[in-house]
Amino acid sequence: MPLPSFAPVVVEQAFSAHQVTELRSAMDACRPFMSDRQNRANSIGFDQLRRRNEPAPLTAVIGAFLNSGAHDFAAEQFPDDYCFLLWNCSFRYHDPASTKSHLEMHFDASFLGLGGKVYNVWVPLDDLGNGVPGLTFLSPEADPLKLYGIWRAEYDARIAKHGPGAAVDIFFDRRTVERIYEDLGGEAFVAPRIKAGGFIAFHQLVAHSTEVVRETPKPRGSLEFRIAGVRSLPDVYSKRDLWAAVVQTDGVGRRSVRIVETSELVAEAGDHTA
Ligand SMILES: O=C(O)CCC(=O)C(=O)O
Repeated sequence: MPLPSFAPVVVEQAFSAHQVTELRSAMDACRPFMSDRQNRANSIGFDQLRRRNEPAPLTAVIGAFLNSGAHDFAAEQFPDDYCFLLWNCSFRYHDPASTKSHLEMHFDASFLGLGGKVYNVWVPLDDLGNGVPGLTFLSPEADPLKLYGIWRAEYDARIAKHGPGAAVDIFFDRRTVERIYEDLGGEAFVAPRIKAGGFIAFHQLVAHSTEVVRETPKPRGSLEFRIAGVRSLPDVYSKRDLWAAVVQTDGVGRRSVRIVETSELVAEAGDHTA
């Protein structure tokens, strides 16, 4: 995929106050399912909810997305229709008191692959700042290609070993990233402050991490909606058969989703190009 801009897109007030309440209720309904997951005890994926036959929180948050400014952003990015990548959409309750909760700097391409562009539309359910951690990105002064180049060499080596369609874990701790950008004298990072109702969107080649705050840290709820074009899936979804929710619009403009296996989308895309 050609490298699009590495800057995250920040949009305020994309969800109404009523929708934020709906998103928070859905998060509350999911919290009990997170606690019995050992490695990722602070999150639960949409696909896990689907498999547990707990569709209500999913239906609520996808419904809110489809009727919000986040949908307008998605439709602009993917004019030929888009889908939610259910294995990689999640509810997250970041509790800074838990060592497992912090995510070091990474590229979502490690577990989504290259191929078609994916946007992570990241929606905080609490106002960021005053101890509530958001996400950290490279600052506009930092050359993103430096970190990308290091990641890409490691990624290509792992994919050569594990095969295309593999999902790999590659993280960079803060010290390592600071060393890579030592010429910036500690100014390598930014953490956009937005309020609940806004979102930050970034594609799979934009490095990011959980923010570390200076104040006493507070917990934060957030949602990760990972979306892709139905005819341009990332490698992990086109080479494996995973579940996606395809957005459709009826004759009077109402939006809903159709749950499909990605092999169906790959076959349809093949039919269009045949
Ligand atoms: O919410 C967080 O703290 C981390 C989220 C993240 O890294 C992601 O959405 O890829």
